[in-house]
Amino acid sequence: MTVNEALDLALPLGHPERLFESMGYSLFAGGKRVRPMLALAACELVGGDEAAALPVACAVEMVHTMSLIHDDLPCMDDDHLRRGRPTNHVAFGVSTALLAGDALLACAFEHVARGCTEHGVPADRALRAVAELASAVGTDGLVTGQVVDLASEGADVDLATLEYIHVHKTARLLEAAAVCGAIVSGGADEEIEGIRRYARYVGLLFQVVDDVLDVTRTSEQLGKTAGKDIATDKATYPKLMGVDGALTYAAELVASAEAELDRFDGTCKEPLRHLAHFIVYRQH
Ligand code: GRG
Repeated sequence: MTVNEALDLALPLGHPERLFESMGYSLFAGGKRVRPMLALAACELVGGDEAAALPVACAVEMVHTMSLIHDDLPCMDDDHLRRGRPTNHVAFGVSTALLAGDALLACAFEHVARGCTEHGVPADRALRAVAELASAVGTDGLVTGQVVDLASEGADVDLATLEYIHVHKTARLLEAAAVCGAIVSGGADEEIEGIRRYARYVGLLFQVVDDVLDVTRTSEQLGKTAGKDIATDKATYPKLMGVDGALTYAAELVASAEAELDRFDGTCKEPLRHLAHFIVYRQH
């Protein structure tokens, strides 16, 4: 609720209306908000002020939403269902969807810069967070993951390549969410790196579970097209290691993530522990 209210304030209706409608259509379509929750839980772990971490929490959701809009475009996955409703380009047309994604990406960085300044986050920390987020979007993150994913279509993909794709396409942004939350909250370097290791495991875990859900749930349950990986003969964890093997791998990743949290004292690590469990047991 906190994140949704903050996102509402971050993206009021503006002009041109159609652009803002298209941005809001996807941003307020009922995503799980896992990435913002990671940012806020990391803030709590290092004893930060939630208000100062909210701008990065909102920004990672804006980046995530733009990546979903672009991922669904006809030139990418050409998908028609997302977050339980027609994809952005089906509702608004390809050019508006493309530009709405671009605008959300720019808004994300503007929001971090303005929000950090407003909440007195030291400039060096704000800049570190901007660099972290940018790196998770570009050649060390989403874009690289997507390029290798597209290039791997129809090829015989091995486990190492699959892992490379998902570390970049999925895990990197979850990692940046947690790391940025800790950076702007004043976390010490060793705390930030511990949170990074935790988030790397959780990021990969997120994708392993996503692949399993694709073969075990329906489109209605997922709010996006189910069974697409099999239909397009895409490499997935269940395809390479079977559903049981993927679930065993997921359990190993949760254990590794929890082991990273065990290095922290006190109860402030509980939200991050619960998030790892939520990611494994989620149904969509
Ligand atoms: C970033 C410039 C730029 C371009 C984007 C299209 C693209 C490049 C990358 C694709 C990234 C992508 C869509 C990865 C999939 C990640 C994933 C598992 C999404 C599902 O996330 P959930 O389950 O979705 O958190 P909700 O709807 O709950 O937010």
